[in-house]
Amino acid sequence: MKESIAIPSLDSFQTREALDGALGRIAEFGYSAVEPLIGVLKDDRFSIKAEEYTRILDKHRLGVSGFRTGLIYRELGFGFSHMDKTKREAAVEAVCSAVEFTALFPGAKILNGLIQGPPPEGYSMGETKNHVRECIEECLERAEKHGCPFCIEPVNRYELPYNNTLAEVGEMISRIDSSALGLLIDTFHMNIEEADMEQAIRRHSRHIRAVHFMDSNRLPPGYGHLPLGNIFDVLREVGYQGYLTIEMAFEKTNEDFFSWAEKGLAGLHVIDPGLNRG
Ligand code: LER
Ligand code: MN
Repeated sequence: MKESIAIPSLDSFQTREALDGALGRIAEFGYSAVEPLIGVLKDDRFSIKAEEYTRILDKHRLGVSGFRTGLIYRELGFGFSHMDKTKREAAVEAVCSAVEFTALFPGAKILNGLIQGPPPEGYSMGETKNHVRECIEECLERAEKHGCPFCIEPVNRYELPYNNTLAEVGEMISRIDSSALGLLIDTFHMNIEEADMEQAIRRHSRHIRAVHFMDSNRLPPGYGHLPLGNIFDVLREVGYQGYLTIEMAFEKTNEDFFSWAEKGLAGLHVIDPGLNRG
């Protein structure tokens, strides 16, 4: 397993120098990869942009563990659940563009949680889940074509009132049956939704492709009360070999991002000092 850290969209840095500086600090701390947000891509010169970003990432020997589509949801103001078919198609198109962009970064996955969207007023959970599943299936055609792993993240009930557990999303994944589709698990959300986190990981391990590894209070490992050492052991036991991403989606940590980034990595290394070495 290797360490990654969630960062804002690469496009959100005012200058290339600002991005270079930020990635330099992250690399100096010892992270192996970053996990940026991705918004609605405004032009289709993906390869030029990807090459530019790759040059800066390579300079710092940083990979990209994935791109997180939560920003697409925020920018559009709706997701896969919208009652209007043209809006759902727009969300699918935005995610498909992000899939094509992601495919230009070796090993990167496209990571989807909030883009699923809330149930519209008057719509049942079943109808909502059908719309969401149809949209995911459409995105998967593009993901399969471009060889881009496509993950769904079970998110806690306060952020989305369905698809909250590994079992619920795992069932959808099994029904869809696409080689590109997998689970992104997030220990913060799991702590709220799972009856037994370790058992859930064991049960659904075949689908797990990405991990957000945060403590009970969404601070880095060691700053809350989750038994993350035990959870790490279970991930190793089931053969998980991907990234553990520190995702600081929390005001307290965003204010002082770099110092929490450094503490986050130290927290991971308390759990396993040899993490980055395989
Ligand atoms: C995204 O990975 C996530 O965990 C959501 O809670 C969005 O904030
Ligand atoms: Mn997450």
